[in-house]
Amino acid sequence: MKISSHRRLLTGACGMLTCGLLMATASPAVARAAAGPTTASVSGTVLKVTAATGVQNTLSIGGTSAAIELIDGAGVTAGTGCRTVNATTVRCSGTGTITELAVAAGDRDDVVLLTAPTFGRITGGSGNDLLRSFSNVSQARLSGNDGNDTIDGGPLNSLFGQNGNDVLTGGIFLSGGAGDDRLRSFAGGQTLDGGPGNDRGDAGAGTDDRCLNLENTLNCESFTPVG
Ligand SMILES: [Ca+2]
Ligand SMILES: [Ca+2]
Repeated sequence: MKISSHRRLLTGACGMLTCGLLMATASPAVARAAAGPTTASVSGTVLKVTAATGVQNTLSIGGTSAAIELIDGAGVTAGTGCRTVNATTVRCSGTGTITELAVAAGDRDDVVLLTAPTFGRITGGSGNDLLRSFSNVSQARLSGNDGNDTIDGGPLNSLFGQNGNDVLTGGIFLSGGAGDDRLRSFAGGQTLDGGPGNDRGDAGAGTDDRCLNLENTLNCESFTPVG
């Protein structure tokens, strides 16, 4: 949007002969003004996805382990092992099966949606992030980092709120970290650890739920009070 509006302004301000030179001179400055696309590349069997600094990202990671499809509304650049589908989509397969995703959404308030059936380490970075995993087969680790994050995990996911007042739902291991957090799980066998702060935990249905460091609890079969 910014680039096209800059170009319209430049086109109106210059003559036919000077316009091309002016556009060529101005383009790098325009490119620097835009904060840059996310990069995606495969090293071995690991797909690394890294957002640029200063960008609010909306990342969706889907497809299969043989071909991960990555969409970011902020734009994506295809590195090694990936190919461009369009300006906001790349498809990555490396040299075969991808076994791990390393996704860093960076600063700002980001949204990351994971549906790929692949183990992943997803980090929200600073900002108030929404991390959501719909994968039933991936033991993904979703970390909010700083900020007030909302993390929704699949049944086998581990959720780490870290600093800030975080809301964690689902998953098999839930860690609020510092701040006043709300943790909620569903079937049995989960561990809920509120960490420092004034935390609430609801272990939901099922048995053998373990709760730690929570000031308010519901449905915990095993409870270790605040230490
Ligand atoms: Ca970001
Ligand atoms: Ca965050």
